[in-house]
Amino acid sequence: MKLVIVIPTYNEAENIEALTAELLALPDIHCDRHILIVDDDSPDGTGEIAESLADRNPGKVSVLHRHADPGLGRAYIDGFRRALAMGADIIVQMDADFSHSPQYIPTFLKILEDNPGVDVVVGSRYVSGGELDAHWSWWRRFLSWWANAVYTRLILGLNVKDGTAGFKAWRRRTLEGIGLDRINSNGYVFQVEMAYVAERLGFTVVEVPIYFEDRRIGKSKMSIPVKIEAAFRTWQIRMRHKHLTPADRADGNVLGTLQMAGR
Ligand SMILES: Nc1nc2c(ncn2[C@@H]2O[C@H](COP(=O)(O)OP(=O)(O)OP(=O)(O)O)[C@@H](O)[C@H]2O)c(=O)[nH]1
Ligand SMILES: [Mg+2]
Repeated sequence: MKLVIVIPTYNEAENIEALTAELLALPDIHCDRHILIVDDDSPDGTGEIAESLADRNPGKVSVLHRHADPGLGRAYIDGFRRALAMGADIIVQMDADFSHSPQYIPTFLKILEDNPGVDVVVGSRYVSGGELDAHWSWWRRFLSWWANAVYTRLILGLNVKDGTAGFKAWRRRTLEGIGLDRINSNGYVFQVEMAYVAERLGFTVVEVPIYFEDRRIGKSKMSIPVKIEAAFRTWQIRMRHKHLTPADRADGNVLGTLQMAGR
């Protein structure tokens, strides 16, 4: 079994080395693990640090340097394509800033191992036991709850309670069935599009409670305009994919236009 952990980065120079070390040292992972850092030409030198991590950990860490078409969504699509081309059986996606604790990964993998019918595991802040950073104000909590647990669910009819979750473990067959060519979000709303398409196509989603810690170091890229745009784009996602049924699952030829930039 091969696990590829895909980590998109934009200005994460202060986080990526510590995160990589923690992932490489993580116990209770019984498969061949690989870390794929997908960097969008970060001006703070994250790409160079990632490159040196790859040099120091041959066969365990690699970097995909993207120079065009920036954005979280596009970075993930390229990263997923690369992971599938590398022969990944399970693909974990996570943020680089420690909001997604690596400690949950063995739990995600165990669920997939024990439940062949589960297609994707989602690290969720909005199921019982899930929590947001203790320092968040009630207003920030309310807005986050409204956006994730109410707004996206109301518009899209999602069953998943954390519609914008970015910490997930996908089976290869799930990403193949989704057909990455049909996903076209550029930014953060990518997470919502993937959640919606997975549900429309009838994939089985399991949510696991996580404690979501605020980014430890580094600057936030999440601004009010970005949130407003995501709210608007949720409607576009609905229009684009509402007709999908399980019969529309892709046939597995997802490599598409794999870009072989980087390594
Ligand atoms: N490759 C790539 N990665 C990105 C881009 N935007 C964000 N990221 C990464 O995506 C992950 C999530 O972004 P964050 O900035 O942490 O988003 P957030 O958690 O909603 O907000 P903050 O933690 O408050 O900044 C992090 O690992 C970022 O470095 C991008 O345009 N390209
Ligand atoms: Mg973050």
